[in-house]
Amino acid sequence: MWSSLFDKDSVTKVEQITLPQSVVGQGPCTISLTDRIPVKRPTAAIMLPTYCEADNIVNLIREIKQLKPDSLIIVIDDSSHDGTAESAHRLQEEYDNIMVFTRPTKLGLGTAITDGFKILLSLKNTPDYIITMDADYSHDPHAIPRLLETAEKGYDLVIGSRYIKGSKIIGWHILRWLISRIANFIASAMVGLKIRDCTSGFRCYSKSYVKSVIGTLHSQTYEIQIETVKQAWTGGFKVKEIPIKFENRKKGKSKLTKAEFKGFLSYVIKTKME
Ligand SMILES: Nc1nc2c(ncn2[C@@H]2O[C@H](COP(=O)(O)OP(=O)(O)O)[C@@H](O)[C@H]2O)c(=O)[nH]1
Ligand SMILES: [Mg+2]
Repeated sequence: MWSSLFDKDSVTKVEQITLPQSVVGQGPCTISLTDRIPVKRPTAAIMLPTYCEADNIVNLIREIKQLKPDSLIIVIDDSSHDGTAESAHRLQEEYDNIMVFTRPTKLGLGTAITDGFKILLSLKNTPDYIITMDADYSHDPHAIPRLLETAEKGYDLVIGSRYIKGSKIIGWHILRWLISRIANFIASAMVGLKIRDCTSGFRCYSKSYVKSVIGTLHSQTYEIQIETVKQAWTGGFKVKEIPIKFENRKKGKSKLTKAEFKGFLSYVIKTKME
């Protein structure tokens, strides 16, 4: 029974949520949703995977709620020891439609995003669009309306791109820029994608796309970004890049570890050999 894995006190008015398989057996998870649930279905969900983002999460959620008050925010936190989830919980007292899902330990960005998709799909009123973004202010929330407007024109995957005309990168060390360019070069050359920025995490997905691929996503960490682009590209879904301004995080540290980068490379090599 999924309910036995949740902290019952923090479960409020969620009629049915299917617990993602990736966290079953890993330990207790908690999920909570503001009890002020609007009758109308939110137009978009904004997913924030977090690991130790206490310095950023509160202001970021406030800004998003100012820009899109009707959005559903879902925070997928991996038991950050800096109180990220607790800060998000406190905002539930102020704002409608904030979900906080706490996983037992750091399980990787890829499974955080797929777990978030699964939770959103299991809601009665799944929003038509799901935006994913980093919770470190690298992704400017002011670009959310542009991502949504583009998706509403019929695109199933809209990528906030750092590498097309009109994009801008601020504050990245040349080495970080080089790693990103090489990762994208390898991805487009080996996986065969005609997309300039396959690794950007600032995106808008249509519900129908997510529904159709959710059973096929296996990424543990950062390779999720490439896997989702690949599935969209090969599955004939409409993909569009729009320019964004990307700014290096000012607070907190990057969570990308060497092991995760290796995982990314082995995914690309494996995909090439398939
Ligand atoms: N839940 C969860 N979030 C993660 C994990 N790894 C990274 N993140 C979050 O994913 C986003 C991108 O990570 P970040 O460290 O900024 O990566 P970078 O921008 O590539 O350096 C941030 O919001 C992180 O807090 C993870 O293992 N679990
Ligand atoms: Mg970042």
